[in-house]
Order: sequence, then C-alpha cells, then structure tokens
Amino acid sequence: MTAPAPLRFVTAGESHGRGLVVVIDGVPAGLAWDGDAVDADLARRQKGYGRGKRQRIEQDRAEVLGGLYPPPESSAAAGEAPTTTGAPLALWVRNRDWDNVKDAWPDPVTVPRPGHADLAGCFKFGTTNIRRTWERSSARGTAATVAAGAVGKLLLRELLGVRLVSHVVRIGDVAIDEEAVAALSPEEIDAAVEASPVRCADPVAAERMIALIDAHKKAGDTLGGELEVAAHGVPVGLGGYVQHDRRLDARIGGALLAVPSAKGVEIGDARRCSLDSGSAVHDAILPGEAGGPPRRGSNRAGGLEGGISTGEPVWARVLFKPIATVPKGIETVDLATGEATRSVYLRSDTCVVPAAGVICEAVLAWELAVALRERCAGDTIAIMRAAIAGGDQVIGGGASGPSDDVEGGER
Ligand code: EPS
Repeated sequence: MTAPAPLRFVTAGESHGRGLVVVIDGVPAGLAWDGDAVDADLARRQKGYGRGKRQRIEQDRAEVLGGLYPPPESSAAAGEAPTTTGAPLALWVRNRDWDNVKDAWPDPVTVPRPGHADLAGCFKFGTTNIRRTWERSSARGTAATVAAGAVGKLLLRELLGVRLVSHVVRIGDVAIDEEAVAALSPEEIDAAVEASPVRCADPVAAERMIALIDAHKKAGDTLGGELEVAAHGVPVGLGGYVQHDRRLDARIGGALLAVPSAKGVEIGDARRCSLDSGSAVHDAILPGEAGGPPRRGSNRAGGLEGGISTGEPVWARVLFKPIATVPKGIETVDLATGEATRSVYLRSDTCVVPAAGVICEAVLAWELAVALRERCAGDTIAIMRAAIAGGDQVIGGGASGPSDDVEGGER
C-alpha cells in the first residue's frame, strides 16, 4: 500500500509579471471548494492601514487552473458543487499591475535597499540589476502563500472546525492593553479586529497606531511591530518529538519566519515564561469532565508540548522589522559605480503588520493542515473523517477540547 502524498505547495510568479501561481499537491479528494473563502482571505491581506498605492491597483482573487471537478467556472458547476479530485490543485492570482508595466518595463535599478534581499540577491544570482532579484523576493508573493493557506483552512474547517484568529499587539512602540485584550473571547477579538483599520482589538491603541503610521508616512519612514496568531479547535496529537523535523513548534516557527519582514517568533508566552520559575510557568493538568480527557488550567505553552499539539489553542507572536523600502533613504552603494549613495524612493507600504496577520493565519493553518494530513493520511476526505471520528480517541478529544473553558481568561 502506498501512503497518500504529503500536503505541500510551491509557488511561481513575480511581483510585476503576469501573476502568481500556486500548485498544491496532496489535497485529499472530496474537499468542498469554497472559492469565496479563499478570495475573502486574499482581500483581507490587501487591507490594513499603512499599505501603499499598489493595493489600489490589485484586486486579488484565485482562479482555479486544475484539481477540481467540475471546474468551478464551467457550466457543469451550476448543477454540481466543485470538489477536489485528489489531483494537484493549481491556483492563479493575476497581477493587474502587469498591464501598466508590460509595454514600458522600468529601467534597471542598481542601488540596493538595506534590509531588503537586494544586495545578497545580486551577489547570489550574479547581477547588478536589483529588479532581477526583487521581482521574486517581493512580499507580493504572500498573495500566493495566503491562497495556499486558505486551502489549508478549508481542510481544517471541514474536518475539525478549526478557526484562525490574528491581531496586532504592537506597532512601533504603541502596544495594546494586554489585560483588556486577554479578557476578550476569540470571537470578540475577531469582530474587533475585522472592524479595525490596523487589525487591533484595542481601539484606544489602534488610534495611536494610526497616528504613528501617519507620522512615519509624512516623515518618509516605515514601521514594524508585533502580532499574535492563534488556531482554535486544534486536536491533541499533531506533530511529534521522535525526530527534530516533526516538532510542530519548530515547523510553525520556521514557517512564520519565512513571511517577509518577520524577524522573530515567540511560541505561546515564551518571553514571560523564560523570566519565571517552572512551578509558575507550566500549564497545570486538571481532571476533565466525567469520562472526558484532562483539561489545562492555562495555555502559556501556546498549545504545544514536546513538539505535539495539546488540544489547547495553538498561538504564537511574530515580530516584524520595518519594511526596507524606506522613502527617505538609507546609506548604501550604487553597484554600477561603487560610489556611496542613498537608497532611492520607490512606491512602498509604510507598515505591513496589519496585513501580515492574515499571512500568518495562512501560514499557521497550512502547517496544521500538513500535520493533520500526516496524522490521518487518506486519499479522500471521507477516509480522513473516519480516522478522526472512529477508533482514534486521542485525535477526537481535542477538537472541542477544554480550550475555550479555561478560567480567568488565560490562554
Ligand atoms: C513590495 C513592494 C510594493 C508592495 C509589495 C511588496 O510593491 P510595488 O513594488 O509594486 O510598489 O506593494 O507588496 C505587494 C504588491 C502585495 O501585494 O503585497 C516589495 O518590494 O516587497
């Protein structure tokens, strides 16, 4: 018997080329297609206070090139809802900006921006034209990541009802009131964030974040910050400790660090835990409801122990540097002349932290979907569902687990 293909994806495409392609392999057959949900995430990624003019040009949506039956844009789809077939799922997100540049491609740029992939990319690929490297290193590629993550979300939602939530906790030095936000339910955080231009659940801090972004935009500068991302309804037992590369915290941490501008990841309450003693840090194991699994008194571990999901929400915080396209310029060298100069102004975002929350949701969902697929292999959704529902008590136990009942608002 051959094991079904693992879930994996690759992307192709450039920032100002025709568009971005995502090929996702290993999707089980029978997953109901929800193109509206995928497009909704693509649209959420484009929003966020501090984005630049490019987002006024783009209107991202995922067109399906393969992997569904019937094809969603065919006449057959009117009578039968498209589902995955088990074939690779291929999605295309068009770049509308292509129409603006295709007949008037801009001149080469030879001045690398400190903090961007420009200089290292030029050395690596043997060029002095930064456009050759930044077309692919551009954060435009995160549209493809979000499309893949949205498919991961569909799988998690269909099989386990997993929900992803993200919110901005700090922009520059303006931070949320941690206690006030910790007292909110995931639903309250979600509602507040979706209504906030900076995707922040603390309206007072959000006003100050907006003012800070405005001031930086005026000064020709950029801003970083920090966000929190969480997955609710994650079952016990995803990931593993028997090999280093099965540890789910390592996978999630690595994947979050692959988001452009991400420079740090904290799983759960790692920073505060590292300051305190073990007896105060570790999440107590308490008797469960009659006949049910034990529950936890808190979730400082971020839903992961020994590289395995505990059944509590999986949560992490991600730190973002200010983006590297700084309008007022930074000291650099022109690769064409070797002379000192300043980096040149390019159309840019001022702050991408709000949008990065949507990207981090996609990344977390994807890693959880990969781990779920490993835990419950199967060619079809029906086989995976049977593995979850029957005979596999451990994995069934966490989905509706104790996570939302934790006392005192502690995660
Ligand atoms: C980016 C530069 C900007 C951003 C882009 C990432 O694009 P442009 O060069 O067209 O002004 O808008 O992000 C996106 C296009 C996007 O969709 O997120 C960069 O250099 O990384």
